[in-house]
Amino acid sequence: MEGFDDKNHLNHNHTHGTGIADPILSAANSSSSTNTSIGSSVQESELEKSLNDALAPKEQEKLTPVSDDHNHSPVVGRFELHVDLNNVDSPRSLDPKKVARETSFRDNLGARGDILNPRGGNNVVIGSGDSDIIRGTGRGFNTITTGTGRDTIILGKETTNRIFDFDPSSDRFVLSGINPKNVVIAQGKNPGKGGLEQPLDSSNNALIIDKKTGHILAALPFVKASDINESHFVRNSAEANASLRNLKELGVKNQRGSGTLTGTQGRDRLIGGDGNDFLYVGDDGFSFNTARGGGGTEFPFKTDSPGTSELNFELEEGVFRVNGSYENFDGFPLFSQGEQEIDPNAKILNGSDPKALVEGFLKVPQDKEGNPLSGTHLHYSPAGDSRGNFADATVIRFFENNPIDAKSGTISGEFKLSPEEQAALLAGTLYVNIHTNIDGDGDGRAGFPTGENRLNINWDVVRFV
Ligand SMILES: [Ca+2]
Ligand SMILES: [Ca+2]
Ligand SMILES: [Ca+2]
Repeated sequence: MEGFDDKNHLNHNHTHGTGIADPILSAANSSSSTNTSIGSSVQESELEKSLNDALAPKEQEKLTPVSDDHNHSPVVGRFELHVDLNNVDSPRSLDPKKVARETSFRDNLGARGDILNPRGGNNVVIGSGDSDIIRGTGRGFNTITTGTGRDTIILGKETTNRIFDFDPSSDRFVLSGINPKNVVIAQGKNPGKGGLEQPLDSSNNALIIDKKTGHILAALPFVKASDINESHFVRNSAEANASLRNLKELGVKNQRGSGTLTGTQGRDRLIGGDGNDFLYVGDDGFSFNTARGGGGTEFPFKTDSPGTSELNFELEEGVFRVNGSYENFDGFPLFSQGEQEIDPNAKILNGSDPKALVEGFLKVPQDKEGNPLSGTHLHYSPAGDSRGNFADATVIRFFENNPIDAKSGTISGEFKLSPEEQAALLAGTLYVNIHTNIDGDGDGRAGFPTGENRLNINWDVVRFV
């Protein structure tokens, strides 16, 4: 954690807390089960089985029945996969009559799109720049970056899909073995932060919930629930599943295995195993534009600094390399002068006490890879693109600063990213904050300990091929 708290993180404009759940939701919260609901459960199980049978044998799941008095609280790492409908904002049920039936996944596969099925376990999936079909039905926890294109994510029972870059203007869900009448869309309301460990029910996230079990089927960071409706859902069918059999004539390259499976620039079908897998588009599936900082674009603490900065990025075999420079800055990069306190002329824009601020920073002498404390940080949350602006002070990595003079210098970093971190990067949800301090040229301006420049590695910077 960093030495300040983003108390001014107020940029959301979703509607808060009408607190009115529709009557269907209240009924679902009661524990009594009627014969009708048992009947519909049997039908659902049969539907799920017939959908599974329609898949190619290598993609089929071992289906275990979900009992009606389902009340366990599965937890994966720090993630709670269930949520109580009383603890979310503005929950609303899907109108089943408005949910169409899918007949062919094949028709939705892009000319260079991939079919990605991580199956069971806790997996990471990074899709391509074209329209992909991502099957999130393996009863585990999947972290997904869809890439660009019109992507389809298949949601299944007891499976949580955290989709880092769901775009309501192009992406959609297919409900597989889940009755649309049991699906609730809501906004999270948990104020907790934590970088990539932001809670699934964060107030930043839209949620798709199976109200029969309280299971979170999808968590959509930085999406507004009000932007999701029936048009984003279709129902799966055996016909649709069967449309993905025998794809040789489409030029699909099949790979099946455990661990990391890497695709090509063409159509791939990657099928994971029962364990934790990483299905990856490949290093040639994307590139990065230069990110630029300055010009009063910092969020959440806008500065009046004349400073500008730029960074270039590379991700190869999971290693993230960053190189760039800054100029015309008011202060040196924080801690680059070996200082232990804040210059009285530095501007602390969140109102923190300078001593507490420095102490907060010094509490974390190195990042998780052992890179030593510096004043330039990698953080999680997007800004400057169509998703709106978000901030989270949790430090993911420390960069290296090398001042050239009192106003300029270089910034670099080389980090081994976990599959989840790679997914966050390629989802355009990381940013760099250059914190500054110390008036090097004596002009009375000593920088911004809360950040002089913010550089967003957002949807304008990450370019899928
Ligand atoms: Ca797996
Ligand atoms: Ca895609
Ligand atoms: Ca591919």
